[in-house]
Order: sequence, then C-alpha cells, then structure tokens
Amino acid sequence: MRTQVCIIGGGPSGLLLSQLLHLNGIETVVLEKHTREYVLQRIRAGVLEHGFAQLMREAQCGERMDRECEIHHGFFIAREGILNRVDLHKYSGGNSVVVYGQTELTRDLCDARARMGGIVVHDAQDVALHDIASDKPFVTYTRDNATYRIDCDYVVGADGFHGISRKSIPASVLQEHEKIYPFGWLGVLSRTKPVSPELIYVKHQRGFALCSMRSQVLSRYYVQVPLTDKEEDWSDDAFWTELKNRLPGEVAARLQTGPAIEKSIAPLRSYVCEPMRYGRLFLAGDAAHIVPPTGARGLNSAASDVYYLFQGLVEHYRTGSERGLETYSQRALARVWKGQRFSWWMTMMLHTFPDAISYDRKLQDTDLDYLFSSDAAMASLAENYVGLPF
Ligand code: FAS
Ligand code: PHB
Repeated sequence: MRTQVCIIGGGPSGLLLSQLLHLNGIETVVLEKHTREYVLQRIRAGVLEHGFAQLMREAQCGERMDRECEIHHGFFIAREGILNRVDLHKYSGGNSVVVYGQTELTRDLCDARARMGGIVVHDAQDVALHDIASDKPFVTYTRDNATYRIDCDYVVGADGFHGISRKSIPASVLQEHEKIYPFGWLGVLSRTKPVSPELIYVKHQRGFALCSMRSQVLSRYYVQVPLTDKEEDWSDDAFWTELKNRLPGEVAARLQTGPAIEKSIAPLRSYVCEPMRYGRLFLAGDAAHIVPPTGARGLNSAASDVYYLFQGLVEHYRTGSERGLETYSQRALARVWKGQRFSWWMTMMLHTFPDAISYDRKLQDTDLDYLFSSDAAMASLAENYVGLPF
C-alpha cells in the first residue's frame, strides 16, 4: 500500500490530523493498535480551549460538540473553605472554554473518518518505522497474522507517551526534559448531577481535589493521592468521604454521590522531547509531550501541534515549499513549553507536597493571594487557561 502521510495512533491527535488533511486532498492511513471500542472507552480530558473547538469545526467534526457541550466563562479555586471565582471571560478579553469530553470528541473524529472513507486500521500490531531519515520512509505492521507495508512520504507519530514513534528517533538526537510529581490523581466518573455549574479546583491541606463534569448528568471528580495508592484501595464511599473532606462545607453538603462507573489513578509528570521532527517523522501530541492535568493543557497542547503540522503539510503538497515542515518543531515547541509552564505552575500552587518546607507552603499561599489581588495575575492565568494563540 502507498499513501502520502502514514499516521501512527488513532487517538485525538492522529484522527484530527487525518481528518484535516483529508479535507485538503491529502491521503492518510491511520494505524491504531487497539480496537475502536477500546479507544472509545478511555476517560481522559474534559476541557477544550476555544482554539481546539475551532479546529474541530474546521475538521467538520464540531456539530455534536456545539450541540452538546457546555461553554464555561470561569471556574472556581477553593481554599480554606472559600470559593474564589476566576472570571475567564472578563480577564481573557471575552474568551471561554468548551466542556466536552475527549471520549466524545474522539468518537466524533472516528465517525467522520469512517463517513468520509478514511483508512483507520484498528488492531494494527508490531508497528515499525523504517528509513525515516531517508526520502522513502515506510511503515510495517501485522494484523490477523499477516504483515503489511505502507510506503509513504511522511510518518506522523501521534501514538501517545508509550508509543513507538518517539523511540524510533536515535537517542543521540533526542533531548528529553522530565519532571515527576510525588503524587497521582484518583479520578471517578459518576452518573450524578455536577456539584457546581463551573469547575472547582481545590487547594486543601489533605490534598488537591477537582470537581468537573462531562454533562449535567455525568460528573468527573479527582482527588490527589500518594503514588503508592491503587484503585482497589479506594471504595466508592472512601472516595466520596475524602472528596467531601476537601470541599468547602456548603459544596460538600450538596454533593450528589453515586456508583463510580469509572475509577482510575493517573500519575503526574511533565515531559517534553526535542526535536519533534526527525527526517520524515513528525511527532504530535502526547508522543512528544505530557503535562500534569491540573491546567487542562494535555489534549489542548496536541491541538496546536496538529494545527502547525496540518498547515505545513498542506503548504508542501500545494506549493512544494518545505518551510512549514522545517519550522514545525520550533513553532510547536514554543507553544508546548508555554503549556508546560502553566501546567507546572497550577500543579505547584494547588497540591500538597510530602516534602514541602514551610517556606514552600508560604509561597503557595502567596501565589494565590497575588492571583486574587491582581488583575494582571488573573489575566495571565485566564489567557493561558482559555488557550494562547496558535
Ligand atoms: P493518545 O495517547 O490519546 O492516543 C495515542 C493513540 O496511539 C492511542 O489510541 C494508542 O492506543 C495508540 N498507540 C500507542 N502506541 C501505538 C503503536 N505502537 N501502534 C499503533 N498505535 C499506538 N488531558 C487533559 O487535558 N485533561 C485531563 O483530565 C487528562 N486526563 C488524562 C488521563 C490519563 C489517564 C491520560 C493517559 C491522559 C490524560 N490527559 C488529560 C491527557 C490526554 O488527554 C492527552 O493529552 C491526549 O490523549 C493526547 O492525545 P494523543 O496525542 O492522540 O495521544
Ligand atoms: C476533566 O474534566 O477531566 C478535567 C478538567 C480540567 C482539568 C483536568 C481534568 O484541569
């Protein structure tokens, strides 16, 4: 088989890029190692920047999102039992965020690819990249005991943090930057009415918590837990009790609890690999960078990668220019690192650190005091949260 762009990974990054390229006449093949059902049962991001939402509309995949999403003009930070509102709309010059689950967004992208005859190969095993430093790269994979080869012009590694693409770049070329946090997030999804119309980020001496949602009948909650915890250590009742212990009393009193329909612990790390290009291989999304979810930047950082890569590939196929492709890594990393900074800042400000000294704790309090006493500080938070320009 031959195609123009072979995309490894059928998550949001890979599918969005495939859809945008298709609409601009560029052929792609997407190779996904899991089944469609497996991909669509994963519960991940919940908040989209307005730039991501716009890209979904440009990809002709925004209709259900616009029909079912919620538009949020702010969120709350709770500390010492008090709710403090961050007015995103006021401080970002009129912008807001779209609350729409990554699961649904991925479903919309999957359906659009199928509707438009896109080639998305699920259950593609043993994907391997070949000759990516040459001008004739190819990809092999196995499925149903047969081996396949795809010759292509370019390979895009959109296969997430544990994918094969980044590992195909020689160690001598790759520069990695990583920070591991000494805690994780225990997340619960429940068919309950959300406790608040807007998200609540909680700073508490017992640990961070977050009240989010997927719709008015589907709530998403998180509590910070030690890295040694396992999902099975936490009964539903234990989770709800701990969440209530961290919420302001008025909020805890109105919390609607129910059975966890999904419960998982995600470790927190910050990670960036440079460059995001090697020969004919381009990395996009979690394949190249990871953030702690505190700033809701994970999926949103992938969006600008996809945007820059989409632009560069269309420019190349339309005009022969390599300029967009040659500047991809530098352009993408410039925005990725701003998302890294914001996610690190939100994480350091709102979590309890086992080895923190009193000076660290005073700095956390001062950060919050400054935030709620300065329009400039609030504007900085707001412009990062709604999404810096692509
Ligand atoms: P993904 O990891 O989503 O997709 C990569 C795809 O490649 C997967 O489908 C995988 O099966 C496939 N793949 C991997 N190796 C392969 C191989 N060798 N061959 C073929 N296919 C392969 N972000 C937020 O903003 N908010 C959150 O609350 C949040 N929560 C998260 C919770 C968890 C547990 C995780 C892991 C991430 C979370 N994120 C969150 C970040 C997440 O949303 C990512 O940013 C987003 O999934 C990035 O999308 P992709 O780059 O497409 O990577
Ligand atoms: C979520 O709804 O899963 C979510 C929202 C905001 C975050 C992290 C996770 O910062």
